[in-house]
Amino acid sequence: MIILHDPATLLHDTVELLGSKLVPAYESPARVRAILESISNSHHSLEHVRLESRDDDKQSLLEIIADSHGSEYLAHLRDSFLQWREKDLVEENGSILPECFPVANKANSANRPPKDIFARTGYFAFDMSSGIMKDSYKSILASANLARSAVERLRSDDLSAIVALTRPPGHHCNGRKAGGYCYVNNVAVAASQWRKHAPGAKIGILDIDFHHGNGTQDIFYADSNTFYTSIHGEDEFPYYTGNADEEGVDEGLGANLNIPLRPGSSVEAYLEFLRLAIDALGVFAPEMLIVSLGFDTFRLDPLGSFQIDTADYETIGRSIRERLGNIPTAILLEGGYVVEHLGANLLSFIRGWEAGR
Ligand code: OKP
Ligand code: ZN
Repeated sequence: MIILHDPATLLHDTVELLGSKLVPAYESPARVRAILESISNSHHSLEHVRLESRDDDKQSLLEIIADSHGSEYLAHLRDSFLQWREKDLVEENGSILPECFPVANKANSANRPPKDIFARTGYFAFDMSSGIMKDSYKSILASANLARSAVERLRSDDLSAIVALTRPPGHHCNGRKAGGYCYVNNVAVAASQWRKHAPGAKIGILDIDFHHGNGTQDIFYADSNTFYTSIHGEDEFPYYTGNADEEGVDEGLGANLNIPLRPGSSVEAYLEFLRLAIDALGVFAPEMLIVSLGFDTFRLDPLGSFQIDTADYETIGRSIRERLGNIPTAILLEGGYVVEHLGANLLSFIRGWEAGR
């Protein structure tokens, strides 16, 4: 398996609230470092991608991102840390966090960005686990670029699958708000990049992070050419989406399948529902597949509660490949927070994937 990594993804290093304390975020550079370590002790080939060295690349990447993300939101990701810095509202090594969020209102004022610099951070986020520090934007673009590069490699080298170590992750971002450690939706970037070559292509998305990919669902909710399916913890973060009755809207009705599973679910239950998701994707018959791969389904994960063990990822990888055959697949990293087990879990998934053909 080819695995793509950009060292710039390691720069983003922020904080989150745990109870009343600001602590280093679970979504940390150590996650990818641990995976890199495991890969270097394996037979897989790690390939470095470096967005920072290519200006023309950056321009075309921004165009692809703009297909699904608002320009004011992107400018906020790029500029807000410096704006706070100029007013000395944050330390050079600090992170900015939102304070006040827009809520449904009888007047319409919540629908435009406020002028206040603190308030804007809340307007462009839906929770407090999406801090922005001095290098966040570099990592956010590097991560999105890995999703794009994965698609380019799938096409040019005629590969059946490729893994991108996308960090920060993307599936909670809908193109207008950051949240759940996500700033740019890497899945949407991959889909846009594929369709740059194949306009109107049918694309399948399998989200097997522990959390519902509310952002990905939202972006494709009315799109009949994109089938999104997710298996996730019921009533867990991000709380307001992920119910089974969310089936898409307008043209997209029927192209969204949510499979919420009880917290604490066993691997047997998980595999049974995974089969439903895979079968639905098979019926949709996409020309390309994107997997949002999270390892917070691992039994020890602090943010998840499924009873899945390292060896089970092999079964999961094999099941997907066996059923869906050789549809070109971009496998993008989402969550997974037990740093010491991340590498082994990814290698297990890949082992299963490679055995499933
Ligand atoms: C992101 B992904 C701990 C709360 C963390 C955010 C969870 C984000 C999960 N203070 N809340 O889907 O793995
Ligand atoms: Zn997650």
